[in-house]
Amino acid sequence: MLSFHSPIHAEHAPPFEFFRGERVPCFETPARADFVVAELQARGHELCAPGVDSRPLLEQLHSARYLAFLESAWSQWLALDPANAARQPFPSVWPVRTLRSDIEPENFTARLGLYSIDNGSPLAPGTWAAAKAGADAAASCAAALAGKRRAAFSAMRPPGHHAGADFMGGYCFLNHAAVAAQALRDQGVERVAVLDVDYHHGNGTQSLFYRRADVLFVSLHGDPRTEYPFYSGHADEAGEGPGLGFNLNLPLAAGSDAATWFDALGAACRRIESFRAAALVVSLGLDAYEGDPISTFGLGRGDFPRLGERLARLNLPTVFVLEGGYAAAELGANAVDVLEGFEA
Ligand code: OKP
Ligand code: ZN
Repeated sequence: MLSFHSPIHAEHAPPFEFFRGERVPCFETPARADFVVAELQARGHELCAPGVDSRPLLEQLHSARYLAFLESAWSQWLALDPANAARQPFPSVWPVRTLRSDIEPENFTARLGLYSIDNGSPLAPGTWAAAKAGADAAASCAAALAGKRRAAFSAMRPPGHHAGADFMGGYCFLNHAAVAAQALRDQGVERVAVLDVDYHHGNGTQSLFYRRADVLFVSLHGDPRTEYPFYSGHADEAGEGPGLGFNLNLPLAAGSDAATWFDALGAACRRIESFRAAALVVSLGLDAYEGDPISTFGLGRGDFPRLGERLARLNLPTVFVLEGGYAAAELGANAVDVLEGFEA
């Protein structure tokens, strides 16, 4: 499958995240994308550098003040103290419920709280560059479909599906799947479906399209009663206003097996068919894999080609965007198995 990749992803390499108050190595590492690219090359897939500037798409999806913050975040952090080069910024205050989020504070770590849903999305010197390159790759996939390709894959990281109009979260900064979906809409595709198969609910993508009927969002994920992101992803979230009926969440109990998961995938596919989508964007997280270190579903190695085959039966032009999947050594094989199952 035609795949887009840029080595710029590796500029986002924060040294640690937090677990129970302690520093632990990041689960979301540059090695993840390296494994995926190595597997694409080993199996003879075509790799291209992203050639599309996603800036106009990002400006349609994300707020101007969030983009301005993210683009300059590391230089603002350094401006506070040159010694910050060796430190990782941590959000200090979150504007929850009764607090105001309309006025941007001048304090940097307070502003980081304004634009974060969690304390687990570490920034690094190259975060903006890497996330922007991922958005460019997603836009390039959509352009490939306009050029009559059946499918394209963005082999980039960090992931994007937890990022919303004005927030980062869950290792995500810019919403790459939303960029692909919006690019397809701008190309004149009337109805676009986004199917999110990552273990974690794609709260960012859901929120970006929640009031829209032109982009259907369907997600299969761990029940937010017990799984990240906890505050989004319940079955009763159906869309709002003109978007009512165009959001479908299929939360599954932690520990669900492959048979349960594929039943839900069938329901997701039937909704995409009834929507009469003309193109599909797949948020391709591979963390439903049984070997994933932070997830609990039971998909085995052999289930990933099967996922690709099921998606191919929708018979739609399809953009695949890499999201999560933290069993890094098996990530490449699992991702490319989906793509090859799709092409078979
Ligand atoms: C991002 B994506 C584990 C912390 C987990 C959030 C998980 C984000 C997943 N100790 N923090 O959807 O794969
Ligand atoms: Zn995930």
